[in-house]
Amino acid sequence: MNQINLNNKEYDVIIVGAGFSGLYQLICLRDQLGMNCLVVETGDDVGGTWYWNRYPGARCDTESHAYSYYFSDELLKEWTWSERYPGHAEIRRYMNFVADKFDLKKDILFNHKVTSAQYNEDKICWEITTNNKINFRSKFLITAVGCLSNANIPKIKGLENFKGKYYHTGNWPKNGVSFVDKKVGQIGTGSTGIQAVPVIAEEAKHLTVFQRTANYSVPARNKPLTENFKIHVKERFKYYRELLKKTPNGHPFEISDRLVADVQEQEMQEIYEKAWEKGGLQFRGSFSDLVTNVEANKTASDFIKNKINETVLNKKFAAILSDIDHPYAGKRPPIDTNYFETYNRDNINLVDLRSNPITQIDEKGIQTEKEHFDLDIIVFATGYDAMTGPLLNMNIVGKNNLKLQEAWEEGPKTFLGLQVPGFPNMFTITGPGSPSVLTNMPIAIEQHVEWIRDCIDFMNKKEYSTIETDAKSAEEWGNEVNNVANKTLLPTVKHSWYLGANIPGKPQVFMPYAGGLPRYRDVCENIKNNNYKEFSLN
Ligand code: NA7
Repeated sequence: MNQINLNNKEYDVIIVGAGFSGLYQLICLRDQLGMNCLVVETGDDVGGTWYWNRYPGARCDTESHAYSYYFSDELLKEWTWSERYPGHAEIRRYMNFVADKFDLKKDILFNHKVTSAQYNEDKICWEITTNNKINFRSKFLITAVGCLSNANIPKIKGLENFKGKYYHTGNWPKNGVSFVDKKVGQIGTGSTGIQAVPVIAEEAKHLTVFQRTANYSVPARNKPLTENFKIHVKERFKYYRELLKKTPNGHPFEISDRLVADVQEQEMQEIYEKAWEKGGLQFRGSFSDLVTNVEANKTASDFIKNKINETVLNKKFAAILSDIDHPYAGKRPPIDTNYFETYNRDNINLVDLRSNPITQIDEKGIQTEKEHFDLDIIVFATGYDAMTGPLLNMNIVGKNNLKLQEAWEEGPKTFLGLQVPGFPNMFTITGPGSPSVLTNMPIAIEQHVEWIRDCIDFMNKKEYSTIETDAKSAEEWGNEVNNVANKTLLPTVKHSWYLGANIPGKPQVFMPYAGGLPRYRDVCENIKNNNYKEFSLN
């Protein structure tokens, strides 16, 4: 598939990653600004996060008509999603459709992982090396590596002795995994684990779920889209484009402006019931104060806990599943298809790791303090070294030989999640400090990519060679990120990957910007309209 001339060493821009961010950045810089660009991608096809996430049940939790690029009217008219939430295979088909429509693959170097990126101050360029020892140089380096692309397999004693097979959901084999006649153990009950459990339980001989922290989940109510809805979306894409820009999370629904305290108990229950029936992330939008007020949040949390207790017939399982220690939506709220119902099957078991922790893995399976579980396959649905992991793994070295690992020893420091002090001409799409994972990603991505395009266009026209942020801007932005986060319940949750708390030893800093996309967009637009005076341009 690679048609890249490897003897061609010099580029204007190197973009790392061929997911939603990388593809659109290529369109913007190559086709709109006429720049000479190369995309470097580890996988053998486009897709980014969705290239790797092929686990059973993998499906986006944003509704399909919003999980789309909105930059091209033509594209919006040409592509038709089939289900309310797009599954992983359909998303890859979509991304291939985009890549073919805009003829992107000819500028993507597949099967190459960037293993180092070093800024050369004398030559004002980035020197990039791939795992195949191929070197390139470029004026700009743009990371489009995703926020959840660094799979985390916890270091559990004895894993290397396991004689069966084990897989991480974020690194799933391309040809799938058969669970037929297999005894499967799954560790992790985040958004991923909750999607995988029902599908694995359908196929496997037996499934044991190892749960550390009980989690909320709301039914997704996924379904095929009606022909009427497909037509509606194509006719009304301009309305949706505006709506997605306006809502705080870039989702196609408004957050209600009523407070929990505005309604009586019965009305509140009816509102939750209706939202539960409708399904999806909009459950979180039932009231305006669910993620800011502990008391308000408790009403939603209790509603879901009751639903779990009503649904799960095995009382022991119901107690383990509903013993949730954090506020609803304090962690990324999962949505599911038959998750709690699956615990009513007779081929499933649930282990509460809080009262019965894993002590080791041996050749036959998982040993907990109280029991041994014989297994043929272990599925790690254990999440990611989120947001910073993919960047730190790339061995990025800036000015004065400053390593990104050193610059971020105490946690990520960025201006707007877009630039890091000491790393000139490097832009980080959806980097830490940007709204990213708290939003519908393609909408956040389009905003970042277009801002970067406009900034580079400005530099080209004014003949600037370098752009760089400074420590003061990064510190002030870090304070803003903290301030807005502290107005919500999000930083109060233990083990949250928003804080980096799921990775042992990782500095705990609240990473995404919780102030909402419209506010963030305004900050970025003001900087652009002010000719990027907050940056040093030379
Ligand atoms: P998450 O949300 O980080 O969930 C990971 C799960 O794995 C969660 O239940 C963790 O328990 C559990 N986990 C992690 N490490 C361990 C160890 N060592 N032992 C037992 N259990 C463990 O990742 P997901 O892939 O589900 O979701 C990531 C995002 O992808 C999601 O929000 C969507 O945006 C898409 P914990 O809660 O930490 O106790």
